[in-house]
Amino acid sequence: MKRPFPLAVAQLGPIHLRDSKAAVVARLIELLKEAHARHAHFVVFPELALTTFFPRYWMTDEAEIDRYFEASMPNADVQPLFDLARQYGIGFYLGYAELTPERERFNTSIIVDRQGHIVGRYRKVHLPGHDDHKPAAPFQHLEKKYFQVGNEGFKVWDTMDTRMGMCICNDRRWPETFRVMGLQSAEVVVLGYNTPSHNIHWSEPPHLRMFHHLLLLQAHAHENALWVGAAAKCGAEDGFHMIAGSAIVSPTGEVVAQSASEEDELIFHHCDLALGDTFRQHVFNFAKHRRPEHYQLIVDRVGAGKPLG
Ligand code: CDT
Repeated sequence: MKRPFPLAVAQLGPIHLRDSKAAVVARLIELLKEAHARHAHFVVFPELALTTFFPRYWMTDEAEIDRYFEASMPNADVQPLFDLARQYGIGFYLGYAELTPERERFNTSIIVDRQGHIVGRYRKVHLPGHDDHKPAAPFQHLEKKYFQVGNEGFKVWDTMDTRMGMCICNDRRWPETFRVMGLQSAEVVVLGYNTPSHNIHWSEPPHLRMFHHLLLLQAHAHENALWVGAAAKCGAEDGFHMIAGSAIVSPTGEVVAQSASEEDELIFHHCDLALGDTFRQHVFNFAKHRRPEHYQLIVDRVGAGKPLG
């Protein structure tokens, strides 16, 4: 029997330095209205969805850095989004920069249910980039400077008649991210991303950025028998270009919806949660087929080392 989960992914075009949070929230609300018109139950917004991708800038002034962070969630800027989503009965995923009362900084996302409650919080574990200033590079990728490594792991929540997990951007490149959630019987994993089109470390053909993004989402969706909803912030933010390619991927590993622009754009699919059941019962029946006694190295070693043979 089908288990419908009408899922929308709300891609954001560029957010420039001059754009206010209130203006961004107004854009999120427009996308939410479209999700409502399409009868979505859940909408996925991007990583760091309230500001430009500020880790591209070297900053040392604490007050300047704080401007990009949220000291509480929800807060006055995002309250209109929470209110309208609750009124529509739409749940959502939202990425933002979190400043804790102890002044810890995390790259964070939340899942809000259809009644407007924050049911889950995730703090990004795989932080890409560097923490030093690279003045010769065309732009910085300072996630290791501005954020601490997430300290709450990869959780899955029973919510909205499904089991839902989440991660953020670079996490989607790591099989461990999805397997840890697959082992909690996740049926849907949602994420947002900001992926620069240019590699500052070595010369890489730009088309590979999109290829790797989709390749990995498709592989992880299938090998864990779950749906994936992935929302880009994309296009040229003050001249710094990031890939689009927001996508909904089914447990078959197929892309069932993909954005066609580098602007604000809503994509939608009538997901059937039951589609993953076949894979969970057969080819990816973890209890039956996994052999963790042969996977010990995965937790014992961080970096690649000598062969065991
Ligand atoms: N935001 C984020 O995590 N971006 C990284 C860029 C790394 S460069 C391949 C990403 O994995 O998309």
